[in-house]
Amino acid sequence: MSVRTVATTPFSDQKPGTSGLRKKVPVFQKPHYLENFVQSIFDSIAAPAGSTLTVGGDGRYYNREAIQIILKMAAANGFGRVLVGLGGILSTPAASCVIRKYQTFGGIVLSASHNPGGPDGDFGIKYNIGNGGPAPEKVTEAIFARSKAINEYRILETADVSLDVIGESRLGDMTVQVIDPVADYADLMESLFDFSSIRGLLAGGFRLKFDAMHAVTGPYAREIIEKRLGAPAGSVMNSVPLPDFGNGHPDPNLTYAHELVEIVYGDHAPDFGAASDGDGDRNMILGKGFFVTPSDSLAVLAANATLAPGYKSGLAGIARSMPTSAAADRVAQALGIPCYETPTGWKFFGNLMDAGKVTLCGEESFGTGSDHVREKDGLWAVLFWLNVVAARKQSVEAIVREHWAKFGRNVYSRHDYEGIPTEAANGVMKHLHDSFASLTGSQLGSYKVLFCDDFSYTDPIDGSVSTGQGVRIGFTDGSRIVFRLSGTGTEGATIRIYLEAYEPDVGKHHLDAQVALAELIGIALQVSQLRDRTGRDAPTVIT
Ligand code: G16
Repeated sequence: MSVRTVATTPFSDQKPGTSGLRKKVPVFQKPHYLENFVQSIFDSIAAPAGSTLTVGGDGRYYNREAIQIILKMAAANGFGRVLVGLGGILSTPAASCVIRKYQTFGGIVLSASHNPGGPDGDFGIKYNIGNGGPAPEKVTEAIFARSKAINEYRILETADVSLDVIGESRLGDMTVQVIDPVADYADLMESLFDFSSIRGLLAGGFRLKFDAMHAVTGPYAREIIEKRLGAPAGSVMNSVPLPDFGNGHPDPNLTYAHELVEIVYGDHAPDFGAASDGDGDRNMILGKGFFVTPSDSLAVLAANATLAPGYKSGLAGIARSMPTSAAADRVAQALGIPCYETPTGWKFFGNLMDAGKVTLCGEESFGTGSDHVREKDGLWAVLFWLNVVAARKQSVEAIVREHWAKFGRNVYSRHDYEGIPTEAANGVMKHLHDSFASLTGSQLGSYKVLFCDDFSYTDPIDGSVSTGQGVRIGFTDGSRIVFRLSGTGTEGATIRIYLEAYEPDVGKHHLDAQVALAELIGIALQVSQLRDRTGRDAPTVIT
């Protein structure tokens, strides 16, 4: 068994996006492509010799092959031990849990999240630091800089190691420890929520359906929801993880989780529906025939947090990404705690949580979480909701409607235009920038523009500045339109339009969001010239 040093040349496209490096599988399969990026990580993080690393992924196509390469490279780069999930599996929140619980130096998480998988699908890799969270920008920038200069990588010449039996084996001087990917995470959930009252709820006939979408949360949900909480077998659907997610698109929203949506909106619907994504960090919450927007979900959980044992002493603060609605801000104000507005990307919450400034965080992109780990956490959100429902003995819809009656409703929707040629998408954004001066103060239908800007963020903990985080058009009544280019797609560009209007009038809370936001949607299309510039006349996905 010897360490081989392989000469290589840089790839120019290894800049991590919103959440790590995501590309098509065939790109990652190109000779040296994955190896270059992994070596760039190892060169940038400078882990002391003998350090421990956590490695796991969402089980998508190329997961196993990539893990073998990473293990051999970790051994050749002086790591002393790697904790790897059985079968190479670790959901993103479980990876964060393992990094924190065993205090590993960091972790490598293999996932392209909600993006489709399979031989022609997407693959991804990201580095998480010792707090269990995604590497902050200064680390991802260092990795990118290294990837542009790399000229060699180190790898152990040896046979593959078995990942299918729990226990330890050796790879050169390094120990590979295959761990149960579910147990540590399930124990953590049990420490946060009132499992006995959720068990009582389910035993009393409350019916739920959780759609694992043939992705990583299947084994986690079966263990927690069916085994520990006693929900009947079959409550977890599509529970077997498949490398291509059964040809599906493991994105828990009304478009892609349509199988669940049909059940929850159909005859004999269960009382509660939920879904998670490819790597288990996103969530969608549904009541009987009722959809909870992720922004509302964060606000409702914040308002009811003390009902869950893990949060009974209250919240230090809340953080949300800029495009997420201000529903949580209203709760924070009522609770007398701070609410932080960060750029899109879970990595921006890490510093705030480490400093004890926030307990709950959330994003409109179906992400909710807390300081129990440093990733958003799909099943955690589902369990939190079940805990709240069990404690309040009300339906999901009743809880949300009461919340709106008390705080007002931040009517919200996101329109995505996917697969746009990059030049056209950049043209839309440039046109918006060029319009800032003329738009400010103008009257657009019944809305008056208060301000236009490109969001920038100064991290209150380390002072780092992130600019160009999304164009905001704010109106005098508090309504908002935000335009952003996605940082997670792998084909062309995706323009996201985020629309928000505040509605205090209970008499209008029943309105469908698309109806209530119709005028703002028209204004967004008009000011961006999106139709003319892209040739698109409808969004690809509406959430
Ligand atoms: C990632 C990030 C999230 C972000 C989302 C969408 O989620 O972790 O913070 O909100 O992408 O990003 P974008 O709008 O740039 O596509 P995930 O679940 O894909 O890891």
